[in-house]
Amino acid sequence: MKTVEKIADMKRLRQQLTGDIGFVPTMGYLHEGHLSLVRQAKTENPSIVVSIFVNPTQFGPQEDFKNYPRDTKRDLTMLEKEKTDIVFMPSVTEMYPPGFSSWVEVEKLTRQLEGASRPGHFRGVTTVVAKLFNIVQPTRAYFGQKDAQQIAVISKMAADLDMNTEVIALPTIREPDGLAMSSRNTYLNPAERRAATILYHALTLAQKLWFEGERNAERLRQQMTDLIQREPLATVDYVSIANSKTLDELEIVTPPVLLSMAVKIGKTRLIDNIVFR
Ligand code: PAJ
Repeated sequence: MKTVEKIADMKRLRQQLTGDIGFVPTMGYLHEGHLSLVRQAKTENPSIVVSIFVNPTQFGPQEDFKNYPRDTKRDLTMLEKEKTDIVFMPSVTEMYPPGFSSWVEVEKLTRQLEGASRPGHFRGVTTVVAKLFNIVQPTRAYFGQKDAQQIAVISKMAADLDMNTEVIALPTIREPDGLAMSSRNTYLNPAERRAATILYHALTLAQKLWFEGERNAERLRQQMTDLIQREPLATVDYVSIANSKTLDELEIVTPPVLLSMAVKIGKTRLIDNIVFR
């Protein structure tokens, strides 16, 4: 496994690779969710590249960029075990040198949900992912359904800008009690960790009501919100039932539907979702 910190070195190594390249962009502090992407990339491509870069431009001024968990040594051990070929881990100034002034922005799809709650977030995500795609030039790039809107936005960017990378979405990996794995789960104290299962319970409640025939989106949103609000440590940011392609809110629940939510557990903001097809 090679680790590379400079863009020029990453590009040089890229030129030496032949055949398809699978790419998994991450912000590190890896868990089984990230590793599921790495493993799938490994089965579909002769060479794989993983990036570790905590991207400052996708964090708001009041968000957790400084405190975001980092453990490069542990990450590299995990990636070595998965037989990763190249790990690209640039510094912030390598990616954003003084005078950096170009941005990639996807309109419309970035207005709702996470985009509404975190202004500028997706501009940071699309800019860094576009840069990473240019540097790594992957055949396929792998993303988790955990960040459903991120996948929609990156797919749109890749299509609109004629990028040569296929964007692949893979399922959310969960803890045994249903909590979606996330690097941010490490912020939770034991009581908050127990409370955090409320996100998954709200999603499964909606799924149950849907199977029982409920098609009124507002009633479903209300039932989910009510359940979450019964958890004293939880504060709802949003609960959404939207068309999974346009992300527009629905009145009648007709598939394909994205049920998604952002909930604060104590000070930690968590997101989760499921799709009805
Ligand atoms: P990060 O949060 O580190 O996630 C990297 C990738 O892992 C994303 O595609 C994310 O959706 C996926 N992932 C996270 N938790 C998962 C889970 N429980 N199951 C399956 N996949 C999961 O997302 C980012 O980083 C950044 O925005 C990035 C794309 C790297 C751009 O900076």
